[in-house]
Amino acid sequence: MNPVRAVVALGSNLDGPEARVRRAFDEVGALPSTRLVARSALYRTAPVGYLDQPAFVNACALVETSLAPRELLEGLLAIEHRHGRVRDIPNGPRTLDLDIVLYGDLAMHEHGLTLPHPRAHERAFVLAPLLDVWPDAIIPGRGAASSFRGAVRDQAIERLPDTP
Ligand code: PH2
Ligand code: MG
Ligand code: MG
Repeated sequence: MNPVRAVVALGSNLDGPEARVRRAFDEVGALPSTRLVARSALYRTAPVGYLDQPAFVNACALVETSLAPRELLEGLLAIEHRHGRVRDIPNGPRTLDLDIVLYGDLAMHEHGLTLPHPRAHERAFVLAPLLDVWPDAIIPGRGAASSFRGAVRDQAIERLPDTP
């Protein structure tokens, strides 16, 4: 299969989120038939959905992959599992969350996998790092990712300093 450009959103708010997200970039890039093309800045972000939990660290990875969407998802879930991810409270605290935001121009809806990510365009914690790695990204069925940035200005996010 020809490689496809995909964007993976990374999120963590437990057990050393910043170091964990930095490590997770490398782990995503080490998936079979997958190359890490760019890593966004890290952002400290206020929780969305379930509010009574610590702030998150969020980021996006741009990859080129020959994995099919379901294979990519399984690889990401295996990484989450290695980070001790426990699924209890929906939208609740987690050591590591890895979501496929974009997979080329694919739009699909299956059990456990909807592409593009159905809420990406309404979340500053996805849009800001997405635009870091792919300023011209198109969210299939919605339009330019950049066109949604203004609508989420009120969501609190803070870009963290780069570390060498
Ligand atoms: N993930 C969620 C729910 N809420 N809020 C922030 N700030 N960052 C996240 O990654 C996040 C969230 C569900 O995946
Ligand atoms: Mg998520
Ligand atoms: Mg997830």
